[in-house]
Amino acid sequence: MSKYKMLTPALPNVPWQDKPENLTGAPIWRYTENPVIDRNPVKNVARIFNSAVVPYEGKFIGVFRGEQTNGIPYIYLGRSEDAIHWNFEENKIPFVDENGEPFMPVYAYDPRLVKVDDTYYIMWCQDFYGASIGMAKTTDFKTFTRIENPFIPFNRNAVLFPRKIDGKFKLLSRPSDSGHTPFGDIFISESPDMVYWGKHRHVMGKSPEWWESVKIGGGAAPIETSEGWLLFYHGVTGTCNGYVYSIGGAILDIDEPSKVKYRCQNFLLTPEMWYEERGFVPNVCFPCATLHDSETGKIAIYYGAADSYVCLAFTELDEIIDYIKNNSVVRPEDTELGVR
Ligand code: BMA
Repeated sequence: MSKYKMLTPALPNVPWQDKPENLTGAPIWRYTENPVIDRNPVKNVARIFNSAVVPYEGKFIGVFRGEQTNGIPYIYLGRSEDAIHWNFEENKIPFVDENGEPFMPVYAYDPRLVKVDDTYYIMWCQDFYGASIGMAKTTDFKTFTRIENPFIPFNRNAVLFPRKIDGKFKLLSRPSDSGHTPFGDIFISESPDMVYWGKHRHVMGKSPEWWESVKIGGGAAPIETSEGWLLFYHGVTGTCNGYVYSIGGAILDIDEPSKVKYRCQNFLLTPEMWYEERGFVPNVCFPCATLHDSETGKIAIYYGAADSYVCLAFTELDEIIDYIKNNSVVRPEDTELGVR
């Protein structure tokens, strides 16, 4: 009998590998065949990383950050039978405006993909006279309608909750500056319609724990569980050789997700494999999505590695929740409502 429950649909074909016997630290283990997407995966795309996937029609579909050979990032669509081997469309996702006219962002990176009710929403970072949040919706993965600039600059790391709370869409984001921002907390905003956003609240900030002492940002769409919203996010530290991105874990209140119930003081995954330590930007583990099966508690985490690859790691609901709870340290900025 499992201790905790995922309040989400079953996904029997979730990608999976059993936990290795010699695992130490947090109960998260890497796929032995990582990286799952290698360099030069599509014509004119040098690297795919920081990408998000969902189950779709018994298979899988995803939005992928593809760094073109001119260095400009865009979003590409990929399809897969097993969520491990991917086929990509050669052309960028052809976004349109509300009138169906072409409406392409100047650039687009770090996409997330979340289904709410019957619609799939894509959110990413784009240029809006400075880095800001881009959004689009689709129901068929053929027509992708952009929602006109929902936020003002500067902001990154938009992550939508997979269901409305109290009738409102909820979105995590990380206000930032125009560069490689040396600060940053996670905030939550709400919207009745995905167009107008307000009631912004503070969720949690960088912490005194050294691995997340510079900034944090939302990662994968939160998973609804009997303990609250399970959030995998990224935490950043600064070293004499640059930033290091690790994966952290927290559990947010189910009805008031601006309140953090538990927050793991240890990182869950930090760069240590060649594909995380070596690449276009070394030392980056950047989670953007999970696939999960409520029947078995299996969770597969998709993360970008070293701004060069897509990788997979696995965990199990009871174990990860217990680990987060047993190592939880929360501060007033975490547990309060986040209104000032
Ligand atoms: C952040 C984003 C991510 C990237 C990370 C490390 O600011 O640009 O896309 O993975 O830096 O370079």
